[in-house]
Amino acid sequence: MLLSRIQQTLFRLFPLLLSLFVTGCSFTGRQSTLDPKGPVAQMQTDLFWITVWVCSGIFIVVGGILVWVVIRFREKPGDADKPYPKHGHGNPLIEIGLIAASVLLLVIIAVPTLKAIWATHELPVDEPYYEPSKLGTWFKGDMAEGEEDNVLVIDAYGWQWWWSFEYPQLGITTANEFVIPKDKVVKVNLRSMDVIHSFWLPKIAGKVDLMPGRKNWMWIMGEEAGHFYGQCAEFCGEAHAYMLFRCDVMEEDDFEKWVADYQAGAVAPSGFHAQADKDKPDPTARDDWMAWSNETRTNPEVFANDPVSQGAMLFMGKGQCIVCHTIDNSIAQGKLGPNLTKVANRKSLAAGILDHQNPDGSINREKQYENFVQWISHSQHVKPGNIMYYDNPAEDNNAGLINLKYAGLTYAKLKSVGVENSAYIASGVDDATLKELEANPESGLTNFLSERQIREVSSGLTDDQFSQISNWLSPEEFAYVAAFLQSLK
Ligand code: HEC
Ligand SMILES: [Cu+2]
Repeated sequence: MLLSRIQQTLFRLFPLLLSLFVTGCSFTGRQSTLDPKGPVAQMQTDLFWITVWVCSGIFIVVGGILVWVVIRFREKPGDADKPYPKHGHGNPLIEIGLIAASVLLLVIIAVPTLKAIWATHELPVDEPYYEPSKLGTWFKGDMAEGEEDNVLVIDAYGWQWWWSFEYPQLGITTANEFVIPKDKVVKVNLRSMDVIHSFWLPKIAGKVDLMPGRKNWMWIMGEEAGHFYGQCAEFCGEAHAYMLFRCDVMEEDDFEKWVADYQAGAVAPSGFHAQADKDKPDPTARDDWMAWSNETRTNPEVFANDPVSQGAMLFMGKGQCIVCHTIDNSIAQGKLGPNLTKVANRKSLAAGILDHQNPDGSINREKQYENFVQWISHSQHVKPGNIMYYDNPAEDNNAGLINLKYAGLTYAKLKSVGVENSAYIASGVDDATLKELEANPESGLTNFLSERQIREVSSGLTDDQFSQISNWLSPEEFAYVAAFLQSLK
């Protein structure tokens, strides 16, 4: 009874389920494995189809025989009175035939599978596309010495929850978007900085894991220029689903330009130039940055009307961004977050979560500006769990930008924005501590309260209130920082 009702419901829902299924399967979607654009993905797709065809054949033969038997030998009127027909067991011809057919089918699947496993596990030295992939044969720019005979190497590091990509031969470090030349074999070393991640660029190559303490690697090759979408494919914690990445496959010339531009590094804010001195007549980009730093320290008023310089000063100072971020040539050399040297050239932010591409693939600068502001002022909402603003109410271990909110809080400052004693009592602060606070209203709260208590006492404050009484940046300051980030191109 119940069973038949379930059957009926399923039957009625069938067209709906089918349409959902079919619309979900796009053969050319952004992350479709059925639309390969490189030899590795091609091999893997071929394997998939071989398996599908072999299994479909088995399905049709077995299913066909089953249907035929059911129809041919179904009970006909009057059959009930007849004795059972004789059972046939163990026809040797059929049994040997079935074993032979199974073995044959397995061999049909196994041969290309093993070939593909070997092919993906070894740099394709014998293949026609290996020779022309050696750096020395095509790359005209600066590369590390003795690398001419090697293919391009990229060290990909997985972090919770973003990617960094280093090009050791070219001296480049970027993040979340990696760039490869078209039609060249590229060796990707896969390393994890924390837990297991998995590198997956569906149109270019299948997944390989990044394991702590283990040196995995893969080779890839893109055969069509374009912007491709990838994804961490191994559950790695809170923001795993937000750990995307991008790959630009570029024509050789464009790749060389990209490398040269990246190797030149970041230009000091607003084109600031160091004066040449007699011992060292040609200032480098690094000299420009150092001169800019000295100048902003000694004559800050000169930069008052320059949002980019204002933003850079906040980046290097009050905002503490340099604790975690590197900008090549500058004093910012933090290593805990993505390298921001050319961050304004990226089409997305925060491992692909905020996108600012025009439909034609170019960068929409207005949208990018909005995304910068959104990310740096509200990253905890954009990407819950991220390590740049790590807010864990269950434990006493905040990290990153959230501490700007708590930096320099005092009893008097909290009072000035309306935090009463009742808030302290509600957070479990005892009378004696409260008396001490009242006696030392200008003294830092961290001297008296735990991280959790400070969080709770100030939990009702808005971002604006924080910016008045602590180091949290004001909307204007965030806008300056965004202007600076946007100049990094
Ligand atoms: C505690 C270390 C830390 C501090 C301090 C920090 N960041 Fe970050 N930042 C990160 C991490 C980690 C990420 C990667 C987040 C993710 O995608 O999960 C990140 C990502 C970013 C990105 C996106 C980069 C990209 O290509 O996707 C930008 C831009 C950025 N931070 C700017 C800033 C600015 C501006 C400040 C200062 C106001 C700052 N960060 C302070 C750690 C930090
Ligand atoms: Cu991951």
